[in-house]
Amino acid sequence: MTAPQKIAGFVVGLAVVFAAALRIGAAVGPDVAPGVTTDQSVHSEESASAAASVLPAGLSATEDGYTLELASTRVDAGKQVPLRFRITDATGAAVTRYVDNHEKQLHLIVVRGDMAGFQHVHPTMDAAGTWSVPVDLNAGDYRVFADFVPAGGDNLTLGADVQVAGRYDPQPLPPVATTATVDGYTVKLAGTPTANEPSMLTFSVTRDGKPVTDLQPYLGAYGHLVALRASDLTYLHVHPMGEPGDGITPAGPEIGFHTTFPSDGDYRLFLDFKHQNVVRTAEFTVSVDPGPQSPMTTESSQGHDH
Ligand SMILES: [Cu+2]
Repeated sequence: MTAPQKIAGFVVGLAVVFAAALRIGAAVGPDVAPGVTTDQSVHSEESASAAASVLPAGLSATEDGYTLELASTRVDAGKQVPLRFRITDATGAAVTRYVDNHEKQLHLIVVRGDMAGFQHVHPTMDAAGTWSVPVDLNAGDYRVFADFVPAGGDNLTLGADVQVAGRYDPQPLPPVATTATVDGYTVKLAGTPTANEPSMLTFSVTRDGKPVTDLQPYLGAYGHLVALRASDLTYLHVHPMGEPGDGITPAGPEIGFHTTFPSDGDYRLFLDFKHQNVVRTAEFTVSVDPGPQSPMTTESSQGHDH
C-alpha cells in the first residue's frame, strides 16, 4: 500500500480513538512527559487501552469542532510556495484568537509522505484569520500539521494533505541509525524507544568532535522533537526535560526527552536545535520496541517476522 492509501484508511479508523487521546495532550504542560502526569480519568471510556494513554495526533483535519482548511489541496512544486489555510471553528468561522504555545500562536510542520522535506515553520495570520507561510515543495504527497491552542480551547494538532504536482519518486525510509549529521554537526541518539511506556531519549550534539555546550533556546527550549510514525504519519511533538534558565538544564551537549510511542514500528524523528543563531534539524529513523502492553508482545515471540 502506498502511504496515501494507508493514511486514508487510518484516518477513518483511528480518528475516533485518537479523539480522546488528543484531549489528553491538551492537559500536558510543555515540559512534562506525555502520558505520565495527565488526568487518567479523561480517557476512562477507552477502557484503559494502551493506545489511548499516549498522544497520537495529526491524522485528522477536524477535531474538537476545529478544522484545518487548506486554501488549496493541490499546488505546484517550487521554492517558497505560499501555503495558505484557515482554522475554522464549529460554526465554520475562521479562528482569529490563539493562545501562545512555545512562543508562537501556531506551529506548522510540513513533510512529504516519504518523510523527505521536513519543515517546521511559523505562519503569519491576517485579520480575517487566514494563515500563510512560504514553504519548499517537491512533487509528491505532503502532510501539513497545524499545532496550536485556540483561545478557550485545548491544544490540537490537525493534519491535512497537499498534493504537489509533478513526477514523484518516493524514497525509502532511511535505515535505522543512532547518529545523524547536519551542517557539520553530529547528533547521537541514546535510549531504547519502547511502545506504550515513557521512553527516555537523549540526543548529544557535537561539532568537529567537540561537545556543543552553548546551544541557544529555540522557542523556549533547547530542542524540539517531532516524531512521525512511518506507517501513517501519526504525529508526536515532544519538548525536552528542563528549560533554559531553570538553573539546572545545561545548554548541551545533551538534550533529554521523555516520550511515549503509541505503538512499535518505525518512526522518523526530527530534532530542531539552535546554535550560533541557526536552527538545524537532525533526522533519525528509529525502530520502536513493542512495549509491555503492546498486543504484539503476548504471542508473537516466534512469529514476529510474519
Ligand atoms: Cu514551531
